[in-house]
Amino acid sequence: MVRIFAVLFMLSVSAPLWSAPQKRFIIKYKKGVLKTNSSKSKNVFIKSLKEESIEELKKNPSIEYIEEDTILRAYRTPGDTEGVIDKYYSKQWHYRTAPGGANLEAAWDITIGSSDVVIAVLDTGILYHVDLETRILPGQDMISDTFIANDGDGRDSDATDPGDFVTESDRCGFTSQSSWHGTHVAGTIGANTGNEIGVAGVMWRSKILPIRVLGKCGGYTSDIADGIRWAAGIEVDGLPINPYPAKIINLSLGGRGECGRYIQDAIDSATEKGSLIVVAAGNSNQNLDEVSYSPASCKNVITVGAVNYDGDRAQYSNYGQRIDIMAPGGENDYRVLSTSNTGTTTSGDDAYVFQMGTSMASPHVAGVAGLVAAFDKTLSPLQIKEAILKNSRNFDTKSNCHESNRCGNGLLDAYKALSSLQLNIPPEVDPIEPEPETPPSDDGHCGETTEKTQSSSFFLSFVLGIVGTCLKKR
Ligand SMILES: [Ca+2]
Ligand SMILES: [Ca+2]
Ligand SMILES: [Ca+2]
Repeated sequence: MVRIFAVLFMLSVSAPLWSAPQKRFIIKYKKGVLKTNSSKSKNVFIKSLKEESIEELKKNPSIEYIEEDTILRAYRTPGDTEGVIDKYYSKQWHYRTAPGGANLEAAWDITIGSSDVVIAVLDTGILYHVDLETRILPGQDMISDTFIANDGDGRDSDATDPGDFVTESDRCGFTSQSSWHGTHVAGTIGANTGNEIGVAGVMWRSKILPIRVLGKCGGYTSDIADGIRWAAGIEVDGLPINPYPAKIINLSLGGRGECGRYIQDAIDSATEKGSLIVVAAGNSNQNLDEVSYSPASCKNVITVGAVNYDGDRAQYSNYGQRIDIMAPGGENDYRVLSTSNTGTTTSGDDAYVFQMGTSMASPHVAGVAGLVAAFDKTLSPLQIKEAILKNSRNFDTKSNCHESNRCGNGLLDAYKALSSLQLNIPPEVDPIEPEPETPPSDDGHCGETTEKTQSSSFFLSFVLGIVGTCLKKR
């Protein structure tokens, strides 16, 4: 009897007590009910609580609201990173005049961006990459939970991506290799262009502010909301004010559920402060008019769905009237090529990887918003949004986007958005950037890549975002 007990005790000590992220709640107290010397200036507490105590707390008249601090994830689709290719601009159909392309070449004759426009990427963090050199600002690691963070501590000032690989023992409900999702999204927005290396970015001159909010299993809504505030230059408890407030904030992430009050409040405050928030619609092939996703269903954001090369809605993309605009997210043999890494757990070498998802569509819109902001620095977030939405392109007559209420206003068209502004500019004002360099020519090809089909609808419904297909080790 004694021996059995000892074995059990040993087991309970050696096995991890808990690894998956805990259920947390955001508790917002009414103004004035907390003592002024409270450590929390915004009357908000984040706590792990049992469901039973929630009902009791809801009866407390001092509490304005209490909501679950849900876990959101990168909008990537599962896939492999096998196969080796050369990477080059000609593979970036998504920037050009393909039926589903963003029409950037003509837009780059108007502006290639400006180094004083900052775009925040709220994602898995960032890796050093030669094609992002000089573009990355000191950001912030906003992940408060050390298990999710995977870098040994909570919030810190180093937004380096330590990897978000997930094993069975992590008990996230799925397993995956490290995605380097934030590095891919950042490359679409602003990879070094015209440097004869790797890929082009939508903006050739922008600065990218990496804010790490996603790690193992995803990221808590409260960290993402605080990341939005910090990106915009708003005070966040315990952190210095961001010295590089972002004009544009990209969120290639989300999860099923209503837009919570805490994150909506962050979005509204950031908008008021002058930031435009661009969010991915999600990859679950759901109608957003019937099913809510956060932050895709939040107010004061641009919600971006994904099209493929042909300008058809990608099969995975969420849809509905709630979508503001469609942008290239890729599908099948035509995916979005951007900066990445060879590492499957911790980081390895620089790489260029094809991925697909609304996660890839959103940074195209964020980048074009950055071009618009660079062209006319006086525009408000709403004016930038209008310039992009009102000048979206009609879908091709053959596009499945003509099915009722599938794809929002139209397709992202960088040239239309910028040329509409150009017409309004008085002749004496010359905001046009220096002549762009010629993008790198291409003699590469996507060789015998093997692609695993996406077989798991379970996985698709929970994780939305990337498929890496071709990978080039530098
Ligand atoms: Ca940390
Ligand atoms: Ca860190
Ligand atoms: Ca490049």
